[in-house]
Amino acid sequence: MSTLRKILVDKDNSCKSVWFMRQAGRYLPEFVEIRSENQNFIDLCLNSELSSKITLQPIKRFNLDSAIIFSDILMVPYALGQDVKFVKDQGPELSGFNIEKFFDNNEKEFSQKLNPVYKAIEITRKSLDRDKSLIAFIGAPWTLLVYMLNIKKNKTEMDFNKLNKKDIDINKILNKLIKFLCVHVNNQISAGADVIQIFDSWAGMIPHNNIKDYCFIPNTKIVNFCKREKIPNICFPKGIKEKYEDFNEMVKPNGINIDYDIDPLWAKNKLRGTTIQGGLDPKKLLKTEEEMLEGATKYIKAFKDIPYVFNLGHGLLPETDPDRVKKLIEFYRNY
Ligand code: 1CP
Repeated sequence: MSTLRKILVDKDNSCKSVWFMRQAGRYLPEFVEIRSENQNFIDLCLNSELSSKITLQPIKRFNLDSAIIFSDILMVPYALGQDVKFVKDQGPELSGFNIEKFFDNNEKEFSQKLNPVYKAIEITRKSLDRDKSLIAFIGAPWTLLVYMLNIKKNKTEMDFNKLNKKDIDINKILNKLIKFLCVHVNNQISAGADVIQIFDSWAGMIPHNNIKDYCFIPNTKIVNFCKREKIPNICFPKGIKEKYEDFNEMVKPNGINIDYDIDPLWAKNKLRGTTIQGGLDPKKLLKTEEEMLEGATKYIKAFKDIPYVFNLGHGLLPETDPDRVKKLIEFYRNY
């Protein structure tokens, strides 16, 4: 069994495990090389051989304890019929949301469209040591909706008029999305992944009055599905501040990734019955080595006697020096 599973499910705090969000990505020259030859990002995610190769790049370089499959949360809207484009320096752009088309989707076609992702997982599992986890992931329903309805104005603002003006039933859309997300979870596990991470990257933008309906309940439904199927799960409701406590009490995931705004001692005190993961600000890897290691020490010390997975408070930044990543892993392992 992988150390990640032992920490998440058995709560074995003698186990140590380290991996990083966006560990396969633009800070690695070997990724940039493949990316420069593959301009269409969705096509790259649908190339099973290359996806597997990219997934294994950080494992080869750093011998991390887990691999996370190279794919994207927006593969789901793609498989549900929206065109997805990644505009350089601007992020993703989705074609208009068509409600009839959305509700017309069927599970068989959806799975078929994502088959290359499952194939990539199969290939990767074969060349990954048994004691390493292969993490698969999904975007949480709210975060996907933000992209599908194109309601994000910029990094900190949402256009809620857009959300309210559309005469659409948000809860009905979220529930339909949950069904497809559970299919995608199941398919990824059947292909050989052994842990699921649920990214709710834009949970922090949900108005207070909607947090239960748009974040807590959808995440609970997916976590309950995982529990029924005995799938180890990690939630990442980024940016919800002190609501992390309510989230954990309601959703009860096996693991919860804290973001860089969450104080580790607060988390240790408030987030009970779960395995905490991450927290360190990825910007610390851009500072002096001393500052980076001082930052890391805060988390290692706070969580030294409870189950903890070493990771970050968000993904590695493209400008990160890979040697810094190596230093950080060595420091954690030798601590
Ligand atoms: O070369 C490039 O331009 C592509 C950059 C890139 C990469 C490497 C994107 C575009 N996606 C990915 C891969 C990816 N995305 C992984 C692979 C595994 C790994 O972690 O190594 C994962 C887990 C994701 C998940 C993802 N995609 C999230 C959730 C995590 C987070 O960052 O908050 C989100 C929000 C996305 C959407 C997305 N895809 C890509 C970008 C630039 C974005 C974010 C854009 C935005 O800020 O709105």
